[in-house]
Amino acid sequence: MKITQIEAIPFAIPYRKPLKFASGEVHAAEHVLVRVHTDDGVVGVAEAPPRPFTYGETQTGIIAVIDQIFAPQLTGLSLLERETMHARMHRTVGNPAAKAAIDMAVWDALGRSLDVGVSELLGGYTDRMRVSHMLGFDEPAAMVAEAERMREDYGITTFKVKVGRRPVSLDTAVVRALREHLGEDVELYVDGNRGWTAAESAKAMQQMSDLDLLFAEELSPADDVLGRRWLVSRLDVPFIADESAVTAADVTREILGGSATAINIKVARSGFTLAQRTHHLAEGLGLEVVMGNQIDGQLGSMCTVAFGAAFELTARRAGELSNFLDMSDDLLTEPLQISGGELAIRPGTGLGVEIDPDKLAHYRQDV
Ligand code: MUC
Ligand code: MG
Repeated sequence: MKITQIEAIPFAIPYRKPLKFASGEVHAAEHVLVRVHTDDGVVGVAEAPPRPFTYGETQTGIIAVIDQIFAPQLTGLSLLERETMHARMHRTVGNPAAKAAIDMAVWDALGRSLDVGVSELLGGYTDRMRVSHMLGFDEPAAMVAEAERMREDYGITTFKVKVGRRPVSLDTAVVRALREHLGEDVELYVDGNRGWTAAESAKAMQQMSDLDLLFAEELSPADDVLGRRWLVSRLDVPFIADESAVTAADVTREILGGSATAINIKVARSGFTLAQRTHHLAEGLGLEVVMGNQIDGQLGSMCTVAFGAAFELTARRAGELSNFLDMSDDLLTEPLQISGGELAIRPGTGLGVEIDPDKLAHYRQDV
């Protein structure tokens, strides 16, 4: 079970329709496939989505940090030495998606080596999660039509609505239209990606106070410390820290400082090893948790559901697991299927997914 090689392979798969939100937009999944090889011939896989507007990473930077720093630090370690791997990678600041993809590929390789599923290895609470679909910026009618299609085709009844545009009425009109067209039974929450000031956020939440929102996420920047505390203290829904709470230390700081009351766990930026830490912290603090999406492909979405299904707290709320549906293609041999509003983990060992060699050959950018 010793690591012999770590590969970082760039690939690009276009989106059928770009996803737009307050901090950026994504037109193609220009991700990095990470493969961890062991001396037993086992190969674990995961994907790193670069999000320069959130964490500062780029596709080229992820490959460079893996090839130049992390691969030499980890080669020769056993798959069981995950805390040692974490400590070594932790010497390099930042680079959350690069570290996370290595960590998850290691867990996949471990599951395959032990002949057990990663989700069972992590906790094994259930085998599926309800799905929440993220709606990017568009006209109200188009966003309503997308939500209706998601409900009709996949049974999805939870929607995270991207907000943070100016004037705030652009977004509050969308949320109102969604509630009016979809009815009382759908769950709606909003994510501002730091696009509004605290005052604009308060005004928007006031305009939407009759719309029965489940959560508000990262509406204004956490660095506006007093404004954010003021905003969170006057809301009557949980306020989710997403990009402001990447590590367990960030979660502690944001929650104890009154800048958030719930958290988003994204394995794309924490891997499974650090996500365990934030999960346990959230449980101890009694926080709501949503399993978030970093605009992941199918491999990344499988990683999210594998972790989310492993614990009662993370499986309680719908997880953001569906944005791969907007991609024109993917790398897996068997596409993920959402039905009845749920996504299930895959039976089998590791993450239970395989990379299609022909698809990888077609979409990889390094040959
Ligand atoms: C989200 O929840 O904010 C947008 C940027 C990113 O890194 O993740 C997405 C979704
Ligand atoms: Mg968010």
